[in-house]
Amino acid sequence: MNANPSSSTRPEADFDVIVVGGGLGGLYTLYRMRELGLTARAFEAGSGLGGTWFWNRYPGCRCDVESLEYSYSFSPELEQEWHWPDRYGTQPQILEYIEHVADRLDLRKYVALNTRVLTATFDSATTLWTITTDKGDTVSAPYIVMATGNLSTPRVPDFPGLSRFQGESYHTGLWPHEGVDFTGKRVGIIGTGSSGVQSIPYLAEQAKHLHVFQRTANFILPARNAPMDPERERRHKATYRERRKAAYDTPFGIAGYPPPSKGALEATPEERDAAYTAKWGEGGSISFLYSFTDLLLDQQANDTAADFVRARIREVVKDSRTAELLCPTDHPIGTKRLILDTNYYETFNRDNVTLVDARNTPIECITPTGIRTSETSYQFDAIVFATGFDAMTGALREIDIRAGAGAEITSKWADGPHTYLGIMMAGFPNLFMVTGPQSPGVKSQMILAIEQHVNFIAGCLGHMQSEGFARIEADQEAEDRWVQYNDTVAQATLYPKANSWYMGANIPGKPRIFMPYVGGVHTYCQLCNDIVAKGYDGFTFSAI
Ligand code: N01
Repeated sequence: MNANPSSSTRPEADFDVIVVGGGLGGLYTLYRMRELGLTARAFEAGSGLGGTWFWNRYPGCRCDVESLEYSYSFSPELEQEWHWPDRYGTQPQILEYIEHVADRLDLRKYVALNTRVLTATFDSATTLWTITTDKGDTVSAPYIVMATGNLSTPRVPDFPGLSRFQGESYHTGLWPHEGVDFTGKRVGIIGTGSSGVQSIPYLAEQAKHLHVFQRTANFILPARNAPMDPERERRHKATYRERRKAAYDTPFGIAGYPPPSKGALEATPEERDAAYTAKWGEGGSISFLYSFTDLLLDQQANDTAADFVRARIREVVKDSRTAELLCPTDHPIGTKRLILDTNYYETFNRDNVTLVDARNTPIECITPTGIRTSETSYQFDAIVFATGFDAMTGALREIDIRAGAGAEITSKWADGPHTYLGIMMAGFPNLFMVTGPQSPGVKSQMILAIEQHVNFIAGCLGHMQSEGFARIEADQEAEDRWVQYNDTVAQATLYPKANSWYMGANIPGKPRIFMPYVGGVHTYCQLCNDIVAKGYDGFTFSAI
C-alpha cells in the first residue's frame, strides 16, 4: 500500500482508504485520495451517486443556498463551465451537476452502489479497518473516511397503527424515483420543516384536499427564486476565485453578504423595519440574519426580527386562526434551520388546504384509513411523512463501528457525540468523519465544509506519508476540550433554546446536546490551520 513506507509490516489490505458514502463528501474524498496516489473505494447504499440529492426527490425539493455558491470550488474550470439555470438549484439540477462531476473526474468506477456498510472494525495489531456490507463483502484498508451525511437517516415517528394504513405512504427523504401523482386524492402531510414547506405548495396543486399536520410553526422566509440572471452569473464567475476564498472568512461559509455593523437594539424601530423589509425583499436566510449583529445572541433583538416575520404571515394568510397557528412562538428566529419558501403561506388561502394543529390536538395514531388526532379522525388516500431525520449522529450510529474493547460508537456517543473537530474520535484511530458533529458543517455552506474537512484529512494523510506514520488518533484530552468548547460557544447563543434537530430534540430519547459548532466557519478554519501549524496539535501519530 502507498500510504506510508513503514506499513510493510501490515498484512496486505484491499485498499488504502475505504470511503463510506457516495454523495458530495464521498466523491470529493475519492478525488483527493486518488490525487495523493492512494487506492480508495467508496460504498454507497443508494443505486446512484448524490447522497442527499439522490434520495430527496419530493416535489419542490430545492437547495436553500444559492446555486453559484452551492458547488465545488476545487476546480476553476468546472465552476466556469457549469451553468445553473436558477438562483437556487432544484434537486434534479443538483443531481445532474454531481453526476457530471463524477463523470468528469472519472470517479464512478471507484464507487460500489447498492451497498450498505453494516460494520466497521479496527484491528489494533494490524492497524487495519475492516468493513462488512449487506452484499456480503468484507473489505479492509488502513484508513476509513465516513462521508455518511448529516441528514441521511430518514425517520418516521413511531405512531401506533403505522403499518395498518391501507393507502399510499411516503417519506420525503425516500421519495419514489418515478414521482407520485396525487391528483384527485385526499392527502395528509405530517411535518412543516424544510421538506414539508417545500412540498406542500406542490401537493396542494394536485390533491383533492390537503391536510397539513403542524406540531411546531417555523420561521419561513421568501426564497425569491428566479431564473439565473445572466449578468449576475457573469459578475459572479468573473470573481469566483476571490469569492470562494472570502467565503472561508465568513461565519456561514458564504461570501457576498455585507456583515452587519450594529445591533438591532441600537437601531430605531424605523431603521429596523427598513432593514428587515429590504432583506425580506431580497430573499434568503443568511442575508436576513445579517440584518443586525445580535439576532442570534440577544432575545430582545431576536424578538424584533421574529415580530417582523409574524406580521408578514398575518398579512398573507387570510384566515386569522390559520395565520395565528402559522406564527412561530416557541423559539427564537434562526435557532432552528430557517426555511426558504415559494408560495408556502399563500397555499393556506386555498380552499383545498387545511392546517391541523398537531400541537394542541396531537396525532394519536395512524388508522387503516387515515390519521386520528385527539380531536377527530381524517380519511386519506395518501400520507406524506415530512418528519425529518435522525440528524448528525444517526448515519454513523447505524453502522456498528468498533475499535477495540470499550470503543464502540454507540457507547462512546451514548450521552451525545464526542469528537475532535468533528473529524476524528479518541479511541478510533485512522477513522475520519466528513462534517461530523461538532464541526460547522450543517451551520455552513455544506460543500465548502466538505472541501475544508477533506482537505484537512488529505493533509493529515500526506503528512503521514512523508513522516512514515501508519496511525493517527485524536487525543482524549483534546477531544474533551473540543466538546467542552463547543458547548460553551453554543451556550453563549440563543441556539440551545430551540427544540431543533441540532439539539437532537426531534428524536424521542436522543440526548439533548447542541451538536454543530456555531463559532463560525472563519474561526473554525483558523483553529484547524493553527492545529496543523503546531504539528497536528491534539493528534498522536505513530509508526504502527
Ligand atoms: O425535517 P425537520 P425536514 N407529530 O426535522 C414534524 C435540511 N433540508 O426534512 O418541529 C407531528 O426539520 C416536526 O415537528 P416538530 C434542512 O437543514 C434542507 O423538513 O418536531 N409532527 C417537523 O415539523 C432541514 O432543517 C432543504 O414539532 C412531527 C417535521 O416533522 C433538515 O434538512 C430541504 C412528529 C420535521 O422537520 C430537515 O428538514 C429539506 C410527530 N410525532 C431539508 N415528528 C433545503 O435545502 C416530527 N414531526 C431547502
